[in-house]
Amino acid sequence: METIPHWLTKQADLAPSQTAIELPDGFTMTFSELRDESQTYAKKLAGMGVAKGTHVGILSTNYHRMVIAIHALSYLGAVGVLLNIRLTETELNYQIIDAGVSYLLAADSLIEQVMHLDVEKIHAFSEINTYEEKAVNLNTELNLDDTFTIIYTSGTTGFPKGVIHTYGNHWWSAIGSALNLGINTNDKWLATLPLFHVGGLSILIKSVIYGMPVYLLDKFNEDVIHKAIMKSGVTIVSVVTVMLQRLITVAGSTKYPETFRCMLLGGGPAPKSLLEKAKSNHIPVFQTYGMTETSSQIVTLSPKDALEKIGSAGKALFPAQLKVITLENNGIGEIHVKGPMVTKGYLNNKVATEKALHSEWLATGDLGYLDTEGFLYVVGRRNDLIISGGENIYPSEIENLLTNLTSIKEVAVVGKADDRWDQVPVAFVVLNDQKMTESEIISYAQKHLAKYKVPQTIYFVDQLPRNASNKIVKHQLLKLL
Ligand code: S0N
Ligand code: AMP
Ligand code: MG
Ligand code: MG
Ligand code: MG
Repeated sequence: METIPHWLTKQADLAPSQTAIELPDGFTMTFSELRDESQTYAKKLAGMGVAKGTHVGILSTNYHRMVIAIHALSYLGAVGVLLNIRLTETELNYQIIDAGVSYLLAADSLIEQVMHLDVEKIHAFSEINTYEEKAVNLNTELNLDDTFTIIYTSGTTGFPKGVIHTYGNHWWSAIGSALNLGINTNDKWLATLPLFHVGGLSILIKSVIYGMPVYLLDKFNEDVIHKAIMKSGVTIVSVVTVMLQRLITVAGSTKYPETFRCMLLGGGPAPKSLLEKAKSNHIPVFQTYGMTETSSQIVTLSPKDALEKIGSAGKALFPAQLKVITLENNGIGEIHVKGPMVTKGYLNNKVATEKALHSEWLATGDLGYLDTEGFLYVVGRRNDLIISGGENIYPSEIENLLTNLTSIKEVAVVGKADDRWDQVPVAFVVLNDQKMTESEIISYAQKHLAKYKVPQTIYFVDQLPRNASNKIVKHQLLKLL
């Protein structure tokens, strides 16, 4: 059993008056304030019955109360199940039940929307403040093997899977990143990526381990971010492709200050033209490759290679390993990764875990190749994942839903290129004898699926193209678009 001192308590001891959280409205919180508030919050949660091992759902936009709630769970050894605010009630209930969530904490602004979810105890963040503190022993150490968070990721079968992150996964993720990017004493990392995805969450953990302020944004806004880079001393920002596109438009020919040292770009493919544009605007973009299962970055281009190796996702971080299992002689194959930031598996899902992990190597499902110097280039996926604005969509999830409709004989969903979101889902539908219109199908989908998963267009066809083994040939459908 490997333990480290509780990371927030430790940082509050090392740098009590250092800023931990900064908001665009000028609100700040130091590490000692964050520790005190998180500990108080933990004692109040304990008073309500939250204890070691309790699965607590958290549903919020980025907000300092959410940060406090997350740290509070670590003082109790409770597990945070981070929920995506864009999901519908059906989708949230699936994750809540699958993860055995018994308490749900939600942002005050979202509480009305979540009151009817399948959880016994639902509370707004601020409501907890009104409760009594219970005198419990708070964790002074963190066991690196204990589970800290669970984040769901969409799966090829159409059912999302809960990725388990231990304290050790998060710890090694933060260390691996620091060994690549380095840590500067003036660093301030802007978090506009939602904290309910691992890319956003990892910034919080890095903050506590490095003693670095997080500039926290409740909502992506390119003007606010531009200003934060120009005027508020932000040195690093994590973004997905659509965010970078919007930021570049706002920046125009303005040059960011020298102190701005990293635009960490991940979560999906990046068009070469965008990377070239960033380069000519002197924006220091470092591409990174990672996924929920790797607790964020696992392969990242380092500052010294960023300009030479444009288009590459870089090399495996110091504690990690990477190999490409070539399928064909063109050098392209499935990306496999290994390292202490890689999940031990999916919650209550032995089948999926055994399929993905082979002697600690994670088969990512992504395709790529290594150049002669060992730099990774990601070129696509083995399966038909759609990434829309950094959110993952597996076609099977939409297909399973639509085939529930008796009017629909069969359906195939593909990702259509889109200027705003990079890709959006569209559906090819073969009807039975009964009639159904595009808007009827779309409004049915809207009831059950998050907006970004709802097919933007329904194409009615007489049949779907199939190969000799009767499998639908999706790339032929793509040609019809
Ligand atoms: C891109 C975002 C910010 C767009 O949201 P925005 O602009 O705030 O939209 P809203 O005002 O909320 O809504 C307006 C309309 O747009 C629809 N909509 C919103 N988002 C999408 C979307 N993604 N696709 C399609 N439509 C969308 C709304 O429904 C609304 O519609 P109407 O008007 O009809 O009501 C937002 O989508 C966003 O935050 N995306 C990023 C999500 C993310 O974090 N992805 C990464 C997940 N992966 C990981 O965390 C692992 C990788 C990783 O760790 C990483 C990733 C990046 C950088 C670094 C790392 C790292 O390794 O550290
Ligand atoms: P998620 O499970 O939401 O974290 O999404 C992870 C997926 O995003 C990966 O499996 C890849 O398909 C994709 N992805 C992440 N980083 C990159 C990258 N640098 N280039 C291409 N695709 C990426
Ligand atoms: Mg203050
Ligand atoms: Mg995934
Ligand atoms: Mg993604």
